[in-house]
Amino acid sequence: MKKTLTRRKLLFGAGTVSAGVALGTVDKSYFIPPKVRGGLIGAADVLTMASQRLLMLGQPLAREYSRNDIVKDFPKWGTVFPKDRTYRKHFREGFTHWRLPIEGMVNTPRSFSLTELKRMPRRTQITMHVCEQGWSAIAEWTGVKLLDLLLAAGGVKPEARYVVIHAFDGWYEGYDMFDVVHPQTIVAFGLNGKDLPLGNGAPVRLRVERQSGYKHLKFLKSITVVSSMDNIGKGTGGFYSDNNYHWYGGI
Ligand SMILES: Nc1nc2c(c(=O)[nH]1)N[C@H]1C(S)=C(S)[C@@H](COP(=O)(O)O)O[C@H]1N2
Ligand SMILES: [Mo]
Repeated sequence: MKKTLTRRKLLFGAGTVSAGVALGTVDKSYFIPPKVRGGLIGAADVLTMASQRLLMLGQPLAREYSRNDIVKDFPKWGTVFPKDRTYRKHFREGFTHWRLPIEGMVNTPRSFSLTELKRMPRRTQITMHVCEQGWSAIAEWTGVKLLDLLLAAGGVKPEARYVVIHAFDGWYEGYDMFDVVHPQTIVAFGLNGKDLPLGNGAPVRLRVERQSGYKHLKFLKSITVVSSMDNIGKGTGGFYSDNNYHWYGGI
């Protein structure tokens, strides 16, 4: 039950997990979307999420590839340069004044500059990106574990259920704690050994390797921990599902 331990670590902060704490049971919310919608799309969300999560309970890693598998030109898809004025200013300044806030239900809200992120322990992974719109490509991503960022903000409060990420182009997505604590869920500042290029989401983008392309949010603006997705957009759990696509994009 490594997963349960990780969640405990997240709740109380690193180093405070006592060996006597009994292992909890699996959180039911790991199997149910934030909002169960009517009709076929609701049924599909529940079924795909529950069946994939059953397979993933041990939190196995998504497949990692070798350097030889990396594609030459990783696509730049969707937004390639947000129009947002604040974003453009950060871009012109080389992101020297950009900061990533970690807020909401964390014990000590704080923010990180790009330099601070690059100084934290990092993870590098060569994975396959699978876009739901019909393409895939292998690349090497480097960044900080989302779990480490939440721990650096004092860990999450007991009612915390989702992490909502907002992007500079207006996109937002919600992620449940099952995906948040996974070791391959990173806030990436590097692509193939270089700074993340503009079109791929500079200065940082999310990698959530067991989800399809649209969940890998680019151009990160803020990270907020919440107990429910009800007040975010239309409340279905993200920009994509608010626009009548699926919420759960497990692959
Ligand atoms: N903010 C933001 N994030 C985004 C998108 C976007 O348009 N805006 N497109 C998504 C989709 S559908 C995919 S497939 C990937 C594409 O990432 P890439 O541009 O690095 O190939 O980013 C995802 N994240
Ligand atoms: Mo995509």
